[in-house]
Amino acid sequence: TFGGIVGKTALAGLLASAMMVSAATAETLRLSQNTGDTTTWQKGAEKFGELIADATGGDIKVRVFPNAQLAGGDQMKQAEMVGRGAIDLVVSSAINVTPLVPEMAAFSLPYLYANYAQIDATTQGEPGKILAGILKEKGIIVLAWGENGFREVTNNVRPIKSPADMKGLRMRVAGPMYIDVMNALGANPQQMQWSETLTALQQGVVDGQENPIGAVIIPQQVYEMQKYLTTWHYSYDPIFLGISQAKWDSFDEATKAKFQAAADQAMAYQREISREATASGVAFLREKGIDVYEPSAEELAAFKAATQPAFDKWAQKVGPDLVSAFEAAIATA
Ligand code: X2X
Repeated sequence: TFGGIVGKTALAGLLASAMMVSAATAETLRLSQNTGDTTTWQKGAEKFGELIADATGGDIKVRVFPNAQLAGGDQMKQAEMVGRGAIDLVVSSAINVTPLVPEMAAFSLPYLYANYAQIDATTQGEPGKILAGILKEKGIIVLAWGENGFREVTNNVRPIKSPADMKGLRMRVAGPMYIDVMNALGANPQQMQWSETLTALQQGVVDGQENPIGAVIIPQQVYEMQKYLTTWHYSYDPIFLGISQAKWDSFDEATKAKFQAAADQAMAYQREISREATASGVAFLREKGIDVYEPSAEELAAFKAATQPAFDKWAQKVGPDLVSAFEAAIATA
């Protein structure tokens, strides 16, 4: 019996330490993002994973899944899945979250921003906090904001210099607000998953699309499928790194601090590489044979005027108070 007791104690001890080891080593979190594996979204997500692995001594790992794979390819579904804890982490952009949180469209209202300083005053200021608060009600903790960027239009039919040039173009868009903006411009918009868009462009199912130069157009080689690009800066799209509330609540304070620091650093890096790739992007695209048109201030004003009905409709949807909060932050920049 003495041997039996020792045996039991030893066994219990072994089991306990095995459980501790597995608790400490088995944690691999899944991060979903909805662009391809060459984009700055992916690079920002991978950087976050490296920083987390370092900060936790390898106890927590992050595995990044591109093309919204974890949501069956449905880019708009990721946020809802994170909200209910089916996915741990997400890197996604404002427009993708609008089915769950319509207020996210505030960032992307047509011609809201004129420059990066104004953007940073909102994502890193009060509006970013307000939106993070609304996402929290849906079970998503926003750890940090990154950048998709100013969305520029590309197509295969003609150079876009004025709203009239958009007439009748079959445009792929990501979400509901852009349907209204494209309709205001007289185009023929169609909502489509990003992961299906390159094939659709190649096969001529649509004539064009709109996306940021540095974060998406260049890394995903959209220039291989399109002839014309206009830097009309019609809408800005932020991204964010978020974690499910359920996962967040399971962390102790020290782990939360590590996640916050890693997210801040990873999204700062992601913004930087997106802006760098955008700054050198027009020259790069011209080398690749794209016909790039850079509208004058007057021409931009004409696009802005034409998209005003969509601005007004969505300003109403997101709420005039929220729009005022954005405008107040922008005025400080
Ligand atoms: O689908 C798009 O166009 C993309 C990749 O920019 C977004 O996720 C909004």
